[in-house]
Formats: sequence, structure tokens, C-alpha cells
Amino acid sequence: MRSTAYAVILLLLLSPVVNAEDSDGDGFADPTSEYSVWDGADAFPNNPDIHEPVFSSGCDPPVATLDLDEPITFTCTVGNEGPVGLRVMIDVQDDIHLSNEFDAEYFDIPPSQSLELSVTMIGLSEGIATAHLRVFARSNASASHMVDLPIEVTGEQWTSVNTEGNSNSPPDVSFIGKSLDLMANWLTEKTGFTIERTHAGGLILLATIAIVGVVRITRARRIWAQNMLLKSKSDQLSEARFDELRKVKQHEHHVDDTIPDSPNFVIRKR
Ligand SMILES: [Ca+2]
Ligand SMILES: [Ca+2]
Repeated sequence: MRSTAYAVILLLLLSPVVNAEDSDGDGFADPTSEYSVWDGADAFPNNPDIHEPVFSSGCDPPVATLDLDEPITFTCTVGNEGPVGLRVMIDVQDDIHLSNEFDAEYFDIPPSQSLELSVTMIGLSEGIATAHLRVFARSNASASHMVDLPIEVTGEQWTSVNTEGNSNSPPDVSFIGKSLDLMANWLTEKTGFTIERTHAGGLILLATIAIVGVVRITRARRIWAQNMLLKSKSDQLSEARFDELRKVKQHEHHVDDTIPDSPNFVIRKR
């Protein structure tokens, strides 16, 4: 009698596990730790209208144009729109014109979460191609979800930007030091004073300042001369008028005979 009671209690405790529960009555059992959506459980255990997993997805860029041998990496997101965590297998189906660099992998996506993937393809031959990102959510079924990746491959050969050759080493300025040494030696020889590199550098600096000063003065003079030449036309005209007035012979009554002519001196070399 007692053993029978234990058996009944045990049966009641085990019944949810033994007899898979179907909460919404749609014929698909609720998922459990032993029986997942991957195995065939209801992806929406509380919705009698739906039992298959639902995904949202998107890839960036949505379309692409590649040259031959040019790689492109799409950033794709795959979201689980259901209330149950999913284990999925994701792969990429390439095309005759493309080479796929994405390795198929299993992922766990918690409810209402999404994952991000990098999918790299390489242009193989000229043509219009479509690769497919496929999401498998059931062990023994075709893809539950698919994202198209339309890609045009041109006939041009891709020329990658070669960054290895252009090392950004600082410019070689050792020649400045050498020049200063040469200058210092030369000055020492010529002047008899011991002149070192730093002195030579200072002299060069002074010389440079002096040259710049001379150049500036010369330029200022040239500009002044140009300005003189460019005197406004009205000035030139008025000056010409004055000149003309000066040339005109004075009236007779203004001539003063009392003033003798200026004597002409002849200077001769002895
Ligand atoms: Ca169900
Ligand atoms: Ca359901």
C-alpha cells in the first residue's frame, strides 16, 4: 500500500519530464534542458499560432562591388525575436564569382538578443553574385533564416594600397651636423681661433639673420622705387603743367637789367 503511494508521488513528480508539456496546445512540446528548439521544441511555447523560431537580420553594406581578389567584410546582425534562448548554426553559402572566408559556427542567442558577425568575401571572377548568410535553428531542417548578400565583381584587378613601403621614419638631418663640423674646421683654419660646431651654428644663424635683413631692406627700397614710378597720373600731369609754365619766357617788364649775367667759370685741370 505504502509502496504504491510512493510510486504515485514519484510518477507525479516525474510526469512533466516524462510527458513533455505543450503549454499552448499547438502540438509542439515546450523546450526543456533535454529537449531544445534545436531538437524540435516549440520556439514560442505560449503562442499556439507559432512554433518556428523567428529571426531579425541585416548586413552592412547591403550591396557591394568588388574588383578581382578584393576582399569585403560585411557586418551582419542576427537577432532572436522569440522568448526562448536558441542555439543556431550559421554559415555562408558563396557563389561561383566569390570566395567565402567565413567559417560555419554554432552560436547561442538569448531571447530578444542579437549577435554580430563579420563575413568576409573575396571577388573571384567577373559577374553578379549573391552569397547567402544562413541561420539553421533546427538540427534536421533546412535554413530557418537567410540573408542575401548581393555582390558585383568587376573585371578589374584589385590593387591594394601598399602601406609597407612607406615607412614614416624621420628625415635624415645628420648632414646638418656634418656641414657644421666642416664649417667649424674651415673657420678654425682661416681665423686661427678654435671654433666648434656650436659656434659655427651660431655664426650661420647670425649670417642668416644678416642676409634676411639685407634682403628685407633691398626689397623695401625696390618697393619704394616702384611706388615712385607709379605716382598717380594726375601728379605727373600737374608737374608737367608747372614745367611748361617755367619754360615760358617772362614778360619784358619783369626782366631786370641791373642783374648781370652769371659769370661762366671754366674749371680746368692743371
Ligand atoms: Ca506548444
Ligand atoms: Ca507555440
